[in-house]
Amino acid sequence: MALDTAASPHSASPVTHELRGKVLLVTVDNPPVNALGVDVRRGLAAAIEHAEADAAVQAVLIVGAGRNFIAGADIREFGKPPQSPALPDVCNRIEASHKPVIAAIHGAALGGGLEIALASHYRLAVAGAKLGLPEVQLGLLPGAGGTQRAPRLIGAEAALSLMLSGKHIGAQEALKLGLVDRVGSSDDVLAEGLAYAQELLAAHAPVRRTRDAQGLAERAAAQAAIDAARADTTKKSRGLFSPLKIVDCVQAALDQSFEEGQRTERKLFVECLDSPQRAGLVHAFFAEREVQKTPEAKTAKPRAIETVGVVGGGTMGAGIAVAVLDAGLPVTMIERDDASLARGRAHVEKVYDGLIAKGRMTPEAKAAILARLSGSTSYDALAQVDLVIEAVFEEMGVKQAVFAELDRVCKSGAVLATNTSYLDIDAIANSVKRPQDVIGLHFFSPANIMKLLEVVVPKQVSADVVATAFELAKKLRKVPVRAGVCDGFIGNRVLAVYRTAADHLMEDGASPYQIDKAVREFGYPMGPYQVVDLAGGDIGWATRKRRAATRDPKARYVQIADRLCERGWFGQKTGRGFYLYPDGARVGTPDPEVEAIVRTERERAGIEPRSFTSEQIMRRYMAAMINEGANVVHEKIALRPLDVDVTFLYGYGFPRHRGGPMHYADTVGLANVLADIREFAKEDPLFWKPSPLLVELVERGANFASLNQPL
Ligand code: 3H9
Repeated sequence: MALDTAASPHSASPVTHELRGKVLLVTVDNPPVNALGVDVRRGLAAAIEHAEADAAVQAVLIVGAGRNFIAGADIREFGKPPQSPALPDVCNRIEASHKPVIAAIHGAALGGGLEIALASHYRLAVAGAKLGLPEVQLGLLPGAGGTQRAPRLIGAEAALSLMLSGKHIGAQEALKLGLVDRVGSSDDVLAEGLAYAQELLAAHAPVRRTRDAQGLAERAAAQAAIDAARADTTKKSRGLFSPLKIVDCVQAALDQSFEEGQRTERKLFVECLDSPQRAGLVHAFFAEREVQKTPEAKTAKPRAIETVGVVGGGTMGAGIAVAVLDAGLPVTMIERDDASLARGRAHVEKVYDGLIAKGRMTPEAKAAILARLSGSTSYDALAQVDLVIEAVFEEMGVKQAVFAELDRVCKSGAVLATNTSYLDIDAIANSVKRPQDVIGLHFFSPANIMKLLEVVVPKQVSADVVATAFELAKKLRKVPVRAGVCDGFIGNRVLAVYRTAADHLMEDGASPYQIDKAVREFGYPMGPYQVVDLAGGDIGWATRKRRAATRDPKARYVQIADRLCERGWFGQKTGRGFYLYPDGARVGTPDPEVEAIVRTERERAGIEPRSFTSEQIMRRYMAAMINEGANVVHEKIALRPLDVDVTFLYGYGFPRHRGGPMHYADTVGLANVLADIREFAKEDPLFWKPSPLLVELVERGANFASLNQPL
């Protein structure tokens, strides 16, 4: 097979080779992660050609330079015109080699990287290696022979599990599965690889092609695994395109010749590549990394955080304490009295007891973690901590009183953070003598689980405090998004608007159940009224009552939720809310009495109900979300549209394959979104005011993506 191996002009190849005894050592050096861009593909193919042609070479060893073997195809090339050689051809070229090819793996061997290893004849991994076929997380399937070689090598069940979950596995597990032949005894991948190659040569080990492996020989077992995976995937994949295609490919591996199977894989890979889901998921992948690069994180050095204080042991405070404890840091919890402190500690313990009950933690591990949790009813216990996170009652006076105490006791340079969801953090900062140290760290409930952390940046905060917050997020394994100060910051501000749009739809004729269904069909795990029932209707009710005085009297106000709350129907915890939860059920059933209340409210408001399709519901729901998202960018509350996207992906259940609301808006076309908003505005111009940014972008023929430039 002749492959295009010409290196790009003017560039040194990222793949070098040198003879080490009888072994051609081929090194892939393409920072940051040795992705398989066109020059790497050319370099690998050229190295194999060289090995075949050079009589001095008896075996080939492929290694990666830096921290990884190869992290996969170059994701940035997707959607661009393909350049040869294609990765499947490079893999086939490696496999066809007449001289043994050995892959020595350290760090990531993911996607196309693992496919290179699968096409090699022998595989070794060292401790710390991460092997996987995570293409599904990008809306793809392993497209360089992975769907055909992996089942042949390790059997259909294990291969399907790897490809459908996208999980990374370690060296030992890979050995157990038969994905690698050996685990090195040291972590010196080069020495281990060379020693293995020499051993194989000494033993006259033959070329051994994965395409000929017998992992599918037990046909009935393989078919049963495929059928089970298909049934499970159909149930769970919630509108995702690529998982079932992966199953189809494995079926092809069972039914077809290797060449035919590869053709099937190629066809289905291209379908995935062309799908909008792939574009959405790749956008999410890069956006998640881009949000970390704030101006402050780039320029300022974070302060050291060795110890953390948490004020408040309620649900939020305890969840935050768990998140910090899980990151390996000690926590001092402050509560107003011993009983509250005991409750806070009990909240923390409950999380770990849950893990023990599920067999995911030992009592000893829990004891070791809790040894890092101390508590006090005196703020003086916070005198030496590096960072304090306040999570007390959501009221300015209460917060300011806490900050006055922190100002009094905390050492100079301590970071003082508030977990407020919407209060004016500038006002909190201005109430202390060190506003430069005050920042918002808005966690989402449950704080030890939810990935999003809004880092809310008040006017006077110093850059190193912002950098510290981003560093802390990394330690806590959260995805931080930089937000400016306003009512609700990015997430809750936008949420308030699309929730209102949903309420309008409900009063205008859609039932809450129909709205939830439409939202779920769009890809959310739950609809907005299910979320209300889960979180507790009383929370939103309290906020609405608080805001009643400042609400624009001309703005439309839907009272349905208030009617439910007045009856004490707060959702799951009271057994009924928008739904009924008989006998502690966790999934609600529609409630005819709620529907009657909705009807009465429509009559009271003088509204003649209309019917809405799911599509009409989602157009309004999304238009409201996108429009407020645009306002948030316009007012520089969010740095870029992608920051809004990440907020909704990680904090609000937005379906990842749609990339986030702003990416989604681009796929719909901003002109279409604006046209919808103008149409809706004919009924309610106060609510449907087009965002100036949306109008400007449409006038310029631009999209949100054009604003997603690196900072
Ligand atoms: C595939 O292989 C398809 C094939 O089956 C078929 C083809 C025909 N490409 O995450 P990090 C960048 S699909 C381009 O912060 P870490 C990343 O954007 C692929 N760029 O580091 C970042 O750039 P920047 C299957 C990539 O140490 C920088 O590298 N493979 C790629 O926390 C550092 O990344 C995957 O899905 C890439 N493939 O984690 C693996 N990967 O500095 C995806 C990373 O400008 N990658 N970058 O922000 C990962 O899971 C993690 O990056 C990894 C390192 C675990 C490797």
